[in-house]
Amino acid sequence: MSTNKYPICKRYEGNPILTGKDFPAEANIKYVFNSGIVKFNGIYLMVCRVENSALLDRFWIAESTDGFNFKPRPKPVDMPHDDPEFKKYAYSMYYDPRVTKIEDVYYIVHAAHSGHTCRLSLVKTEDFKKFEWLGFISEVDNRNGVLFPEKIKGLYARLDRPNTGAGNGDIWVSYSPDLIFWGKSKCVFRNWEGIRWAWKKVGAGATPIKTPEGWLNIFHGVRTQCHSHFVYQLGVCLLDLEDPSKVKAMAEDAILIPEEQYELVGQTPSVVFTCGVVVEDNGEIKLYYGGADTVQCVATTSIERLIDACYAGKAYHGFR
Ligand code: BMA
Repeated sequence: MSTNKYPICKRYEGNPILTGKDFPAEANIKYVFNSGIVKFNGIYLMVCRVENSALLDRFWIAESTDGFNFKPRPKPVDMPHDDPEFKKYAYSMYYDPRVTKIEDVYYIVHAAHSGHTCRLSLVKTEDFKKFEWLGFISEVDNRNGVLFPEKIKGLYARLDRPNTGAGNGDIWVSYSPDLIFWGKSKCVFRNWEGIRWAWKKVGAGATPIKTPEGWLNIFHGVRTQCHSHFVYQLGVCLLDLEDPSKVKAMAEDAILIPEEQYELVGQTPSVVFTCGVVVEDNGEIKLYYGGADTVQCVATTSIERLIDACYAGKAYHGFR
């Protein structure tokens, strides 16, 4: 029996915080969801995933001074689509941006179509005005990539989610000397290994949060209902600081479950999906998430609450 304090995450009463209607009418944006986020010079910058009526996915930055009320910039991000590789394959669809600041540079890892299946792609910016495409950084059939905010044992590190056949997928960690070439890959946990509610697949979500107890990893877990309908929920675990392939503790319960109308009904029913958080100086966390692949939402929680949730699951998981 879990001893978690409820609710672990509290939905913002003004949800959804962004919908397609908040963007300039001529852009015909229908959906905004699964956006990345960062605090830049005191301003919350959301790297929104938007989709228009032709189902083209774009990134579009929205700004906020309080983390709840966002105003989109007049135009979408000018992605570096002159690159022949990017233009040939990814330009028609790139999505799920996760932003990580490493030594004053902001890196966006995102999923991109590649002419085969989806793979990871990397973009960098220092000012959120000019963006540079650094290349595809994984083999095909990989998504949900997110960089750690600092090197681990001298190497850049990332979590990702290669598909492992039959649409299943587990969370892996990999390392790189230069952010382009990746190796030393190791499985962190498998979809069936961690939690009852995610037997189909798991995937890294927000940028890992460094705490004295370990890296807090907020991830999504997927199960199927009636063999067909996917349900996406959010969970949390603590990874070892020096070796993030080791799970130290994991919450037994999902920390966010699709329950509200804007999470249950939309393009894809029953989905809450995160690509980013902002951690405030007092340990409070704003957890940004997409509702039903349709609207952008936010919930609040805290480092303390998430760590409590992880340790409350410890008895259940029997972690060493
Ligand atoms: C995943 C990703 C997400 C999406 C989710 C639910 O595979 O494509 O962008 O939110 O499916 O449809």
